[in-house]
Amino acid sequence: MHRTLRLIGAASGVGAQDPGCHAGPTALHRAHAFDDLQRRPDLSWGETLFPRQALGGRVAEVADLCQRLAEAVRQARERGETPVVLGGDHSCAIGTWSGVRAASPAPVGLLWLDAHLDSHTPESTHSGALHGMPLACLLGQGDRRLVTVGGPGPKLLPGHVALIGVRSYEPEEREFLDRLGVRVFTIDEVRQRGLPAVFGEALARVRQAPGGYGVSLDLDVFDPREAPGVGSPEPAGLSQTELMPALAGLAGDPALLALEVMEFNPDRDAGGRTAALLARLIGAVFPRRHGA
Ligand code: Z70
Ligand code: MN
Ligand code: MN
Ligand code: MN
Repeated sequence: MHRTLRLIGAASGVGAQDPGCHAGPTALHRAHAFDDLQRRPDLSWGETLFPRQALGGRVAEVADLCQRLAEAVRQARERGETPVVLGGDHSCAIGTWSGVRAASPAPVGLLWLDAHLDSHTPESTHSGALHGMPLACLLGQGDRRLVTVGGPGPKLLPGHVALIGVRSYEPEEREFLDRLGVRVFTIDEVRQRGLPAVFGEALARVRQAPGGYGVSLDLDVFDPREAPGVGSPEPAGLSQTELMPALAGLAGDPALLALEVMEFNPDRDAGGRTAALLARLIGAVFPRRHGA
């Protein structure tokens, strides 16, 4: 199938306790690992969105950035492009998927690949970090300024959401997702059943959404030995050998609406390994068509 890829940077660090991810998109734009990608005729680098400070606090800053991101993503979708959002801390997912939803006539699904659940509310959070809350916001729970990004109402329905690779969370966010009926595939379940089985089941679930689906990939889903350049490294993650073939299986799926790859922290990316992994990942999900 024909795709035009639109890279959009979301340079947020304010949603995390360690703000290092703010430099992610700019570093990727310059990285040699991205040279080949940026020469593809079917891909263009659109804008990189930066937080505006002095808006009256972190929530206001994240809401403002997500609002602008949602608009950029919505416009790309309406032009028929496939947005590829590069972060930045994961709070920006609120913008990406609100924008995808705004451009879709029907509910959309979301596959969330992450070591974490990112499903706290302001009442349940232990850390106060906003990148620990975006999935709850997209499901309609959280600070009103974040929940209403891109318009009122929940942007996702629980039955259309699945998480894979989870290995670090607090009990309140797990209870929240279990209560809603969101399917969580922990790393333990991946180890018991193998990634192909789990990935297939998760994909079948998100593909039930009538409007298509997206993939939100937090780079900390990978093992930090392979992807050290992330905001919050968590041991015992997925290997590229496991996840890349599963992601390559999405290539050519017309129901795939957008991809985001979040939590890239160049300060921790010794040897540029995570940037190189990220470039390979985009190439696996969206291979260049022969002769294109
Ligand atoms: C923890 C919190 C988180 C990413 C850390 C961690 C959340 N549950 N997400 N790194 N990407 O602070 O709420
Ligand atoms: Mn910095
Ligand atoms: Mn994470
Ligand atoms: Mn995350």
